[in-house]
Amino acid sequence: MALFKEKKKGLLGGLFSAFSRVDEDFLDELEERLILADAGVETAEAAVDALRQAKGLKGPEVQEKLTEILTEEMEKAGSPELRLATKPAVIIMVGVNGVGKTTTIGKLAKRYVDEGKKVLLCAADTFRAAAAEQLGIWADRTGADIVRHGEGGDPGAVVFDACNAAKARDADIMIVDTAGRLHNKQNLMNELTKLTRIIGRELPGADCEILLVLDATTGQNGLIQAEQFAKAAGVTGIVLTKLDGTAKGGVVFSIAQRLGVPVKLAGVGEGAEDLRPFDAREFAEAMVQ
Ligand SMILES: Nc1nc2c(ncn2[C@@H]2O[C@H](COP(=O)(O)OP(=O)(O)OP(=O)(O)O)[C@@H](O)[C@H]2O)c(=O)[nH]1
Ligand SMILES: [Mg+2]
Repeated sequence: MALFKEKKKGLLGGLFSAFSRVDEDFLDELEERLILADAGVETAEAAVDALRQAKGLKGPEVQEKLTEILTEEMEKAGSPELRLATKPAVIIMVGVNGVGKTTTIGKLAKRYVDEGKKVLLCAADTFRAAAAEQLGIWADRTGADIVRHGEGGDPGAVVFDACNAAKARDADIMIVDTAGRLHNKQNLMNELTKLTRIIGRELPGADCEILLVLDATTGQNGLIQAEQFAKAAGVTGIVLTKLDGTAKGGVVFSIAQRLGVPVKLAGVGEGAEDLRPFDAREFAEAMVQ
């Protein structure tokens, strides 16, 4: 364990020099490291069991096998593609406070405007002071349109107006910013249910991606958040942010396994370009090393 922390290496870092072969002690240490990386007990056990069954593996083979197991675990949760085929299509960004919802919206706006699409931002975070301004800055910077009301207004009313503006202005994609909220605040979670219902009613048949934004450093608490948001808003994908600052993010294995929700996007910085499609294999490789 100390090895892992000190050297800041991947899951296998230093293991082959510490253990002469892949035996039970090796597997015990690996299981502990997986748990420490927030992969969750179930994933850790499953991965170690699979390695135990593939007897007689040596260094690079163990590395390849472990990468494969973790990649498969994530791919089981579904495709990382965003499904946005209708016009308009909708993306709703949800999550606890400060995880990177608004920033991710800015990055997506840039991507779609650059592709020549008409993007409409909806400032349904009417709670935090200056939230609409922050979104307005991204709209100006990227050339996206925005629908906003005054501070303290009803988020449902903003979403309603934005749906109608999206139709009237022939938008390709509407992206909805919501206020950060704790997953255990029931009234705020109910509000999310209401927002998705309004969109379903005003834009029937529109493809709608409900993206839960998780800070990669959050650890196992991310799983609890994901469960609550999935219940309230029917999350269709995860955005894992702040991956530039951490080698963690292992919690996505637990989420994939428990909820079957795939990670779709990865945030790797604060700038408009710092968003990547999520690549399960690349992520697993980086964790394993
Ligand atoms: N390093 C890094 N910082 C990020 C990333 N995404 C967002 N941030 C930063 O995280 C902070 C919070 O980002 P916001 O987009 O305002 O987060 P939010 O979820 O909208 O916050 P609330 O609306 O207050 O709930 C800002 O300083 C962002 O620049 C990322 O991928 N990497
Ligand atoms: Mg925000």
